[in-house]
Amino acid sequence: MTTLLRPLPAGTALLLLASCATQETDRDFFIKADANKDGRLSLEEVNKEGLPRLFNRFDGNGDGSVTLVEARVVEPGFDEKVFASRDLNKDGKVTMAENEKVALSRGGLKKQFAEVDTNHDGVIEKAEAEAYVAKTDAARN
Ligand SMILES: [Ca+2]
Ligand SMILES: [Ca+2]
Ligand SMILES: [Ca+2]
Repeated sequence: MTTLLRPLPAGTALLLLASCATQETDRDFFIKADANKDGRLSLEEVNKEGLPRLFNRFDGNGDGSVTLVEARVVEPGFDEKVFASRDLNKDGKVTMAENEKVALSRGGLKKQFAEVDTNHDGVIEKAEAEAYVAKTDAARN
């Protein structure tokens, strides 16, 4: 499933970043992430909306930081080294800022973005998002 602290497995839906993977929340992600409302998503917009959403899924107690224990609640066996690589100040907690800094230095959600950007022009058009939603729905059924 989707993970916060390391690259998502290939095939993971970008738009499944919404906590509940229904068509409605996928559309909701597109609308929310489209900060400048031009009907297209840049990688920057996807990272800005997507990274905090992923982070919040791991932050079980909602205190703004993720401990290794919290990470393992979501993903049992979560790799300690991967966790440590995100914990920049080594205080045993990964804050949203730490996570974003490390994630963005690795391109953030670019893999997931590329999967949806089927014509590879660097923007996700609404039609591409819709096609992706339809495809993942078909794969589920
Ligand atoms: Ca927490
Ligand atoms: Ca830290
Ligand atoms: Ca495109």
